[in-house]
Amino acid sequence: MLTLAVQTDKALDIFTRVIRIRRFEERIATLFNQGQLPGVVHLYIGEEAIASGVCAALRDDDYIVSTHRGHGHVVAKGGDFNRMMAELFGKATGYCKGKGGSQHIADFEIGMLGACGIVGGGIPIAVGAGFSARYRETDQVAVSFFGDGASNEGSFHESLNLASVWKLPVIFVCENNGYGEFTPTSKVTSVTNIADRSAGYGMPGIVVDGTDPIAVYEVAVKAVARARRGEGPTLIEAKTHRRGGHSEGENAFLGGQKYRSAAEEAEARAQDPLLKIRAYIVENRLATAEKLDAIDREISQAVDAAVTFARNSPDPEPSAVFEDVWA
Ligand SMILES: Cc1ncc(C[n+]2csc(CCOP(=O)(O)OP(=O)(O)O)c2C)c(N)n1
Ligand SMILES: [Mg+2]
Repeated sequence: MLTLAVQTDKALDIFTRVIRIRRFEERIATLFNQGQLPGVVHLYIGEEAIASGVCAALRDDDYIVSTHRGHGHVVAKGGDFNRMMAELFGKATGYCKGKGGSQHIADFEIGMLGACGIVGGGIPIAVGAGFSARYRETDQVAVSFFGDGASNEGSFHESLNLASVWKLPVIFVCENNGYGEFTPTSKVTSVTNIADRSAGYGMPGIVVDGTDPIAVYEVAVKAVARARRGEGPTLIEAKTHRRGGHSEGENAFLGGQKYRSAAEEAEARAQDPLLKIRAYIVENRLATAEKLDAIDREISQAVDAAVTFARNSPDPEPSAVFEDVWA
């Protein structure tokens, strides 16, 4: 049940974040399957409630750190479609000048400190950002998004311990989609609820329906307030569903998602964050379906424009290959 009166503007804000991610990702899927994008892409479709609900609870100057499944986090924090799309096409106008691709998008201007291809690799970075905020005596907070698989990495455990000891303004958001690649979480994880691991580190642990954008927003608001007050970190476990495969194109080389049942796939479709936020807004008469459709159309046009921008952008110069390299 909804406990917080989420006002119209905030509900529309959350809806907009969800649908921006959805439409961007749907286009990425199409482009990838047409062979137009180099590299590999891990889509966030089905999990949009988490980045959207959490980022709607943040200020512009707060930090987030992302994962290999990172497009949704960038979009939810206010990332630029053109620069994202250009990066995915490997163009010089992309966020990393076309040299990073899907798993390395960062935008310091909006507090997005980076995606990370190393599972669990982003978690200590968020702790560092939280420490920085404390050291500089700002009241910024840092959010670490990571998967259920990452919660079995040492970096998760070390990060929670240090953040708790120093009462850092960090929110750990575990996106539990039930799988690490093709392995069910239950086969490799010692607890049913990853949120229970918070007890070992002396911080609150909360389980939330990670397919419900409003529910995620409500728990994020509380965790952010606690962090800003200097009371320390929170672990939020958002239980969700990955709509597609681990990475796009998996169906082609695996012959379908053989590791999960048709019933489970249907459940993932039914628990659709986009349908949930639409229903919340329309049923509570916060806005009409027509208004939501108009926002949807506008976003689809922005995605079209981003594809055109990316296609018309130049490739990076070969001579630039050693620029921006730190080794
Ligand atoms: C340290 C490390 N180990 C293994 C991998 C290969 N790998 C990439 S994604 C992934 C699964 C991660 O699962 P989870 O953290 O649950 O995130 P999800 O993909 O479900 O969003 C693995 C094992 C990696 N990139 N980094
Ligand atoms: Mg997972």
